Amino acid sequence: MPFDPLHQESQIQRRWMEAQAFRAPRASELKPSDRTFYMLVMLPYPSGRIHMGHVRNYTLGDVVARFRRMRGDKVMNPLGWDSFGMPAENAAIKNGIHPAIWTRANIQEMKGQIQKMGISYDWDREIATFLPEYYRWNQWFFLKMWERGDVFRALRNVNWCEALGTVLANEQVVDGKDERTGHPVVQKALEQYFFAITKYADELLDGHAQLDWPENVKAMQRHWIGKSEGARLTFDLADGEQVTVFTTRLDTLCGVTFMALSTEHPFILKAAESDPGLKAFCAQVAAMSREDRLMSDIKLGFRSKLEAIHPFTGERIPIFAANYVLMDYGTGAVMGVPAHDERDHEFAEKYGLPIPKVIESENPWEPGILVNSGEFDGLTSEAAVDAMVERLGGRAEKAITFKLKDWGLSRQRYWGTPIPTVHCPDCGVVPEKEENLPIRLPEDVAFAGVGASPLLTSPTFLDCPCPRCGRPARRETDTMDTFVDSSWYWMRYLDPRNETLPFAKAEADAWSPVDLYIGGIEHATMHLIYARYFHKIMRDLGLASGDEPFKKLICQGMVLKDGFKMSKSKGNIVDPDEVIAKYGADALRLFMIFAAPIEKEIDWTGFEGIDGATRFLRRITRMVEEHAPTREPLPPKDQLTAEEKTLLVKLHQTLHKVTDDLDHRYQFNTLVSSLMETSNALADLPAGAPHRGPVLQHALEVFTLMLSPAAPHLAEQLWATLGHEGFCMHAAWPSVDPAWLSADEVTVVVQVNGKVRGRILVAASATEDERRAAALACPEALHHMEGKEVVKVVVPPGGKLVSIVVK
Ligand code: ANZ
Ligand code: ZN
Repeated sequence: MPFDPLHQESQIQRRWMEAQAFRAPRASELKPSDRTFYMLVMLPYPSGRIHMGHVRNYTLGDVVARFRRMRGDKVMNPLGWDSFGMPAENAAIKNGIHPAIWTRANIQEMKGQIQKMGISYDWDREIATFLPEYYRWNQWFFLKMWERGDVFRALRNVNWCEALGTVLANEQVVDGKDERTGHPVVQKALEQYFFAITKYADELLDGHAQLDWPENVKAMQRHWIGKSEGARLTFDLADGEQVTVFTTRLDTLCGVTFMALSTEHPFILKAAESDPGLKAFCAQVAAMSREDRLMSDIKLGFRSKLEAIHPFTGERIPIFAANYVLMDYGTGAVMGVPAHDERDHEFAEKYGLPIPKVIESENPWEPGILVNSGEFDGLTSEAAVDAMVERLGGRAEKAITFKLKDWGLSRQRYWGTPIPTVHCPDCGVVPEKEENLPIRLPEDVAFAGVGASPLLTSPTFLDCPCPRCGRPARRETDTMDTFVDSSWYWMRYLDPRNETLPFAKAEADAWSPVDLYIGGIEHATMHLIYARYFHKIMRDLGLASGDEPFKKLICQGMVLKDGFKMSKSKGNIVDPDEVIAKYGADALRLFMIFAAPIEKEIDWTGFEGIDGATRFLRRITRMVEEHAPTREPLPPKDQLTAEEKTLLVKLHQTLHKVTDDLDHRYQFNTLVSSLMETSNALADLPAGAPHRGPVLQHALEVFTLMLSPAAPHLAEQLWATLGHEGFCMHAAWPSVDPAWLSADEVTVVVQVNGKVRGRILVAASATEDERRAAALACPEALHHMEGKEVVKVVVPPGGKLVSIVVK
């Protein structure tokens, strides 16, 4: 059959489907001797259509899954849909389509596209997070975590739009206004639910040691978790109260000239009641988003009427409210040391505060030796911290603070998992009973035009009995952050229809941890931290074993066009469907694998790359078509000619390298270049080679098997042409024959006056002189040297060539 992907690929896909060729076994079907491999890609959001980023991610994952199957592993390779979230709800508001309808349609569309790629997913394990069968387990986890004390309620600032009476997501707020209506947005504290992820902060840091993850991802997580070692110190205030600060530089205590408190600090809030200036300042800061505050170069402050007392000198220290002090870090209060902290320096200059130096060091911002610090003069910063803690008695203690915050999971949105609690006038906030799960999203909600969460518009949802006392109560209308959905989804694939548990332990133990996880670097912190956290929760609930969910992580590079990320807003999207419709999936897959190493970006410069891949696939198809299949065995080595041996040596060396690249190094682009080299070696085999039939049969079989993970459709076709029954994807990966690996003989090309005239075989260990002598005896070369005088014989470094110059 000729190369005709548009016709062949869908047929082969149908055959795979009918034969359930991608099915992963259940735990009970596995034998103790079976090796398993769990290949996971980050599950897509069903936004409408797949893009090249998806194609790259899924193709690379599929190469690994297919390779592992051929290596004899039992492979888990699933896909699902991260299908709650804002875009569906926005589409509902804009177009009046229910989010479920929008989501279903998108899933169907994208699934069709992915299936056309020939990705070997076990679709029987497909999940969609917006379905009650899935999200009921989010609710179940919530209840279990509530029981364990891993859920709590607390005040947390939200973007609040008074005019709309609603909470807005960060992306909806631009310049302190609602992006759509322009109504002002302020920070307002609401009672919300939190997962106590900070309990696991240390373990999340320490766990990195056992992970084969990119260093930069670990570094980003370390930074996000932000462990900071320092001390807590309590100052007396002039009015008799006390304020505690967190500092990493207790050694600078004698340089404190002011104290800065967050505008949300309780003492500031209280002081603002009788201080209109302070109150106005706090309101001004409240209008800034957290991001703006962190990014702001401008340090703003307002001097309150409060004063602190320096614990050593008894001096009065002014207390400011300041925009750069965050309430949710440390204690929300800072001791200001202008000579040794950059932010404090800027602040002190602006507000005319003294800047006394108390540390002698090369750089004012670094530790050194204490000066102007009385009895502590001469101590190193490190020693001074200990001495001061000692001297301050109960006022100071060493302390550790994390940047990591407890995970606020409340969203005042419709399209998410309903939080399974109830507000009872008598009992307060009560968790739902497990047997009442799932708490389903109601259908009778209004989207368009309402400011408030749509759930507030559904009476069938709101009214419910209290799970504790049975009296009329009101259901919680907050839904969960959609990051909850993706924090354990890979476990649900293992047991997707389980109705009594999120998944059975036996299934988890059979497959977990994930052997390889591929996804975008943009998930380095949130998703990959939340997922690790949930794994530890699942472990502590006795559901899963091991401490970490993903053994190895690879972050694939982006697909760019003309140097930019492909995106709707840039209008530079190349639609994978269009490419497949024109070239077929194999060509696109090959391009995605070949274009660059997995971590690097790919620049989509046009269709040349795909054209190249197509030419290559067509050429090898022709080669296989022209070969007459044979069952004749490969003759022993010593009977083969130099050219035949050369081909087999090249073939097995390539196989060895490719196997190693895929097995251990996850280098995929070399797979394609190796295939190309092999195809050239195949073409070099002379038409009249005496053992051409069996040599080519062997070489083409190995070649086709190596091709199979990358271009699986064509590999099936070629496999059949070579006389095989059954799927190529289920055939065993070829084993390297060591006899061919250690090329005890190597081919040397003989040139006469710059033209290739012959090839000779010499011992791999042959010296330069031996190579020269052998070349001069090469019959084809001799033919061109007849009657001429040898002027020069050159053996360039490497010894693969002998160049003879005659006159
Ligand atoms: C006095 C001092 C002197 C400080 C000095 C630093 C240098 P990291 O390393 O990021 O943990 N800080 C404490 N709580 C804060 C908050 N809620 N908002 C803003 N800044 C806060 O930083 C810890 C340091 O950041 C603390 O140590 C404190 O300033 C400030 F020469 O205290 B330091
Ligand atoms: Zn009650």
